[in-house]
Amino acid sequence: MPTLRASTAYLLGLGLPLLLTAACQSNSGSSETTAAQPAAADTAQTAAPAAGQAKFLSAPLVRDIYTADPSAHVFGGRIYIYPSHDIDANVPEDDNGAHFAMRDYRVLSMDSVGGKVTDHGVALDIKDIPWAGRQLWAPDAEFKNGTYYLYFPVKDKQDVFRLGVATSTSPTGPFKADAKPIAGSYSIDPNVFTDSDGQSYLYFGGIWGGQLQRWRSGQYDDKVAPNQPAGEEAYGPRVAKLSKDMRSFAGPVTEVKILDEAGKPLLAGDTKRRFFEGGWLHKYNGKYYYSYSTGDTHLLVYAVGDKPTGPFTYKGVIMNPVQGWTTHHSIIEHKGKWYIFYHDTELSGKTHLRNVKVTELKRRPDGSIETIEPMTGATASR
Ligand code: FUB
Repeated sequence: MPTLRASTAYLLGLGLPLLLTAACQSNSGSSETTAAQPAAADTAQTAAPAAGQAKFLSAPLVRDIYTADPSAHVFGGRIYIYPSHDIDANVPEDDNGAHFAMRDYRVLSMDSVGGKVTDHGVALDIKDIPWAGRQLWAPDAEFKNGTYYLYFPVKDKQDVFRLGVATSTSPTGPFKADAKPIAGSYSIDPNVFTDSDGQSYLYFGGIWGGQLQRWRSGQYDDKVAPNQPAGEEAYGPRVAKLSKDMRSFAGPVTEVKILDEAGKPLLAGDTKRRFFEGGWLHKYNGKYYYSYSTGDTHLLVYAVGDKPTGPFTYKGVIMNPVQGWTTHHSIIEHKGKWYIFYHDTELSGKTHLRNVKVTELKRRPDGSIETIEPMTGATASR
């Protein structure tokens, strides 16, 4: 999560004086549909930057609410997106990301990329999660056993991030949350991946405001500093097998190892490559691709391995920095093409009011991923 210093510097020094649309100031409302803008559109005129300053690769998928952290899945041939629902809760910004004070989830869907986007309304509200305290962050979803499972991070009443699960008979909810968090879960950004043998895995974790470092000893300890000494092995994301009913861990939580080209674990000082948050696992040609955000260096990068639990070897950058501090993504295949869903702050210019987008993900013949430049112009560099 952004530090106050970093995000303020960005907003003062580089951020665009973007205009809020009146519609975007409303954060509630019933289900409605919105026409998706075609990917690769130049949306400069709707974002209201000064002429010639910035061009965005893709357009926001919805414009009447703020959305972030898009976890996309194909269920029954249709694309469903499970994003965070950003709101302006008037919570002062701090180093732990308190200003990301989201309170519900809404599901978006579309027949195909470029088609009409449907907003299905509130799928789960924080008030209906018995153990929740505050901050409903990036979710993910899976379909199994005839049930849709929504995985979510939220701080419990002791202000410790835990992961919860909620179920529905519909991909769009409403979802009913289990009475307690998943036993043994912690930190943020759950991502579920089901392998071809039917085994599902839950990946999770995020440093700094995501609290992963506080579990360094195996116990929660809020005295652990967010930043590690540069020469230490960087904290890795976590993974655990999910039980058949998808509501608990079926084995131990293990640390995912991300290695450099020499087979050595990435170090904490290697901030352009080490894991920060927002992990996503997908499989391509029998290889496992683990991608994630580098946080304070604002990159989406990927590493490749032979097993779902790793180790993974760092391979490169998927996406250069977007406008905004956070960057978060998901990757799916639909109708023979691969897509990356991501977010930026085109609509608001504010760190915590983001909008989800999609663009095509292209690979070279050897399976490596081409780097995407999400914007060009004055604000593309930091
Ligand atoms: O949306 C809140 C947090 O911001 C997510 O959990 C992180 O991945 C970052 O996108």
